[in-house]
Amino acid sequence: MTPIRSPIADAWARRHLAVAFAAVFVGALFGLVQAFVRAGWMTLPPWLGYYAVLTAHGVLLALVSTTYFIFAYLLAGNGRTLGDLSPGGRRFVAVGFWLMTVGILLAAAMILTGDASVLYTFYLPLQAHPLFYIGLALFVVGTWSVAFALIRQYFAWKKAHPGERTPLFAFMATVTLLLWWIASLGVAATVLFQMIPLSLGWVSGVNVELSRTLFWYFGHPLVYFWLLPAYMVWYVNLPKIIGGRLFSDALARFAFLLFLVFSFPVGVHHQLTEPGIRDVWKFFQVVLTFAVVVPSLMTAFNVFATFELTAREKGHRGLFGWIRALPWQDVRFLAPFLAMLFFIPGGIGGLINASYQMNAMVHNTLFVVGHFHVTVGTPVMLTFFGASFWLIPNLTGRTLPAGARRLGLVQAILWAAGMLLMSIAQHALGLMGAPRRTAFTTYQNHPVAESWFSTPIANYATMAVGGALLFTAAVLMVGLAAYLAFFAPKAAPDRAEPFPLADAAEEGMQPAMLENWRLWLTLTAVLIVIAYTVPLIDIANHGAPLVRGYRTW
Ligand code: HAS
Repeated sequence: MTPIRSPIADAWARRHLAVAFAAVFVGALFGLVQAFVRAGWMTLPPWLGYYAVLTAHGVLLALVSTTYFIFAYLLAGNGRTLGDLSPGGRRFVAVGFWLMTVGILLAAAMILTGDASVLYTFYLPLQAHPLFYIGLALFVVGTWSVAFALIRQYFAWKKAHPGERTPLFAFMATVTLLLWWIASLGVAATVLFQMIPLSLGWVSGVNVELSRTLFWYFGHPLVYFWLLPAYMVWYVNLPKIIGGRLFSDALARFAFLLFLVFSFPVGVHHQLTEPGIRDVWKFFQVVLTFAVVVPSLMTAFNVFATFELTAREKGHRGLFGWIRALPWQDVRFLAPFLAMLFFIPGGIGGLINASYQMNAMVHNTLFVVGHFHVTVGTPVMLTFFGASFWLIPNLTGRTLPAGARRLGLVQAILWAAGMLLMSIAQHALGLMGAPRRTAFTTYQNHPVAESWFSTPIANYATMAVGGALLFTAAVLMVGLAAYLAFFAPKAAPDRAEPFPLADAAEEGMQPAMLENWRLWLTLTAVLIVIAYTVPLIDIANHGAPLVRGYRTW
């Protein structure tokens, strides 16, 4: 497929990318500080609390850098496949961008002044400054506005091209954004109706279980909002980079639709240890959690089949001979491939977390922190980093020089090495009982806590060394992003680093069912209603005491 030029969407994509990389830099710096404090190598000055640092790290990396990158990528990709934004679409994107940015600046200011050390999950009854929640609310409303512009663009294209197969990129972008919209209703509800009123003193207490349930109704699909754009890079861009075609477009679309249907009715797997939700509903949502694994397995099959098909079409033979044919020296391939490898243990860790009995052992330990660093921290982030090597020069009309490619390989390997050390240590420490969300302590020199410093792998020091490598890799990436945006050689018109868009191996129309949005949205709604109605009624009927807000820091 030949990419279309879309200068207005590109300009907004560039702005989103600038915020994303600023957040990567500051968030990674806080990550380094936190790893060093946890290892006992560094003491923070009295004006800077550990929990403020931890909150800033989580919010900036998990929430801000991902969301801005995703919007940049979707704006650019929809532009390349559907055409530029309409004047109306442009206004929605502009309003959305500024609402998000003002919102996140407000929230970040509250975190840095020590008024919102509530961590990135901002659970009640921890209570932050009202401006933190108002900032979050603006951020979410801003995302709705940008998402609206992009979804509208897809449906306008579909209407103008009856009987044509919609571009895979735009189809996937639409699923991702619908998923975000439906998910964020949960967090919007608890922020607007519980957190803001509590922090402003309008109510004296809140139902904490209700808030957590609304949060996790949002929180689990949130992880797929991060993951699906990374999958888009694997499905739509990577096959072109390796000079091939996607094994199956229909299978890819079906996998995305399964994510839409199954990512909501599973949030309770984050609450398996909580009272207030009956075990039958926990069981039900755990079963559905195992269903949401299926589209990831379909993705592994489709992507790997694409690699093999491409290499075999180029004449490579033998059981493994075709693996040698893959472009290992190309950062645009190597970074996302390393990301995929990390998702194998990442996904297995997810299955462990979701298994009721094993969850009892790992919940609230560093094991979960290890899990999210090998899911969002690497499969997602490293894929985004790898994509930046073509996305940024493509958006700025520049080329990707050989030196930047080589440094990119160094960056990807450094990130992978740092993450390997840090995440293995985190998983092992978690299994030895080291808790998450805690500052440095030796628990009065308790022997169990001392063991967390005594073995080479399950050791806070190993975690900190990994953190230092990751910080180095992050600085290198931000430097490379700045170089590609401002200093790489300018390309002649239409000769910039291309936006790779692959064709599919199968041709012709897809089963009509795959774009029957009414069907998929109805199925999604039905499963949400089944999974959440009774638990919410139970929570409302418990008569649990309303809890006042606490500032524990
Ligand atoms: Fe998770 C906690 C279960 C996926 C992120 N998860 C978290 C938290 C985060 C997070 C941030 O059930 C912490 C939240 C907090 O702060 O409290 N997670 C799962 C399950 C999956 C899963 C079942 N998580 C993700 C993804 C994330 C993410 C994706 C971010 C992007 N997670 C849980 C549970 C908890 C949890 C519990 C709560 C724990 C607790 O108690 O607090 C599944 O979606 C995973 C399925 C994936 C696979 C892997 C497929 C492999 C692929 C790679 C293909 C490779 C190729 C190359 C082609 C089964 C697609 C092959 C090459 C070769 C050479 C072989």
